[in-house]
Amino acid sequence: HWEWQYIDLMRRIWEHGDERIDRTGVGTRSVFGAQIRFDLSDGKMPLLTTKRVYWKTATRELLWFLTGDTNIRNLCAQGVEIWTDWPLDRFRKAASSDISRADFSRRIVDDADFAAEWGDLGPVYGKQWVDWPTYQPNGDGTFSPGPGINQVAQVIESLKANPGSRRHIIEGWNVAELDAMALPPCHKTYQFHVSGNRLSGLLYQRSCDLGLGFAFNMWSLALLTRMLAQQTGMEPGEAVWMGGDVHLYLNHAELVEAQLTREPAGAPRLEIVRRPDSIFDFRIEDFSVVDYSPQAHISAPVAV
Ligand code: DHF
Ligand code: TMP
Repeated sequence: HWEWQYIDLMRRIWEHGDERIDRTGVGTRSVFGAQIRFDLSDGKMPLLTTKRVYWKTATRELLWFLTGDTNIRNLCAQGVEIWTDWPLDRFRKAASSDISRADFSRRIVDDADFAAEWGDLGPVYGKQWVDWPTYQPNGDGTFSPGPGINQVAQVIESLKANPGSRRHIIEGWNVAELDAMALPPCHKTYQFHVSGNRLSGLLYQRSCDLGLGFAFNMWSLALLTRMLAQQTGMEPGEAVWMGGDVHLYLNHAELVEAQLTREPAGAPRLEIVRRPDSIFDFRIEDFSVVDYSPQAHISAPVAV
């Protein structure tokens, strides 16, 4: 079962990882450099079975990236709170407030001006994916903003026009804008590859929270590859995940110890029930997961 790659990596990090204090102050054990591969044929998806993963939440996040949006308001309005903690932290510090996450999220949804001021994450994934900024010389040594680059649309064009290319890349790491982002991109580089009629996707993730973020990142890599394959008339090939600093937070002991006793089982599949005219027109209703009977969800705190 493919998921042993994940469980084995988790065990290796927990037992032999290098322990240190990280940016968040929580502390991690980590290894540097890891790979996990998954065969996407027959609709199969790399959805963890050793704990329930909220794949609809991860899917809503990916659809939100594809709109170019970087404000959490549209996520909160759908009940998706995975990005709320960062704007919340900023607001609490700036306003010396002890507002609860639920109240903050409600205010983001109810009050557009408040959301505009406090709900934006800066130029993160969505912005870089579909509207990477450009600059045009004015001729006098100054520059004006040029039209943004839609990397996702460009990859679709390059997959169709030049499938054998080694340049099918979507990049999140915009060096000039890192300082303006709530978090610099973790899932920073996607590359796609065509072999015969099969489209494979590879993700390079510079930093991976193996207990929490990975389940979402692996799902989204596979989902994006499936969406691109559908839009370009190809069959899904493989999903290849590569991690840089892959870590377990020390406050995830309960999750890790429970998950390490569990055994992967089953092969969940994703059905995409509609083929929209463009990759930007998918809706959550277009996705349906079958044959997914995971073990119980395990919650764990997210280090901010
Ligand atoms: N910071 C850290 N420390 N780890 C992360 O994984 C992380 N991920 C981010 C932003 N910053 C991060 C964005 N992605 C959850 C999942 C993904 C995610 C952020 C949070 C999460 O809390 N997942 C829980 C609950 C999911 C839900 O409420 O629907 C889980 O059990 O999967
Ligand atoms: P860092 O910027 O100091 O590396 O912290 C980011 C943390 O968030 C790190 O634990 C990795 C984790 N993370 C993921 O694992 N996946 C994600 O998609 C995101 C946004 C973050």
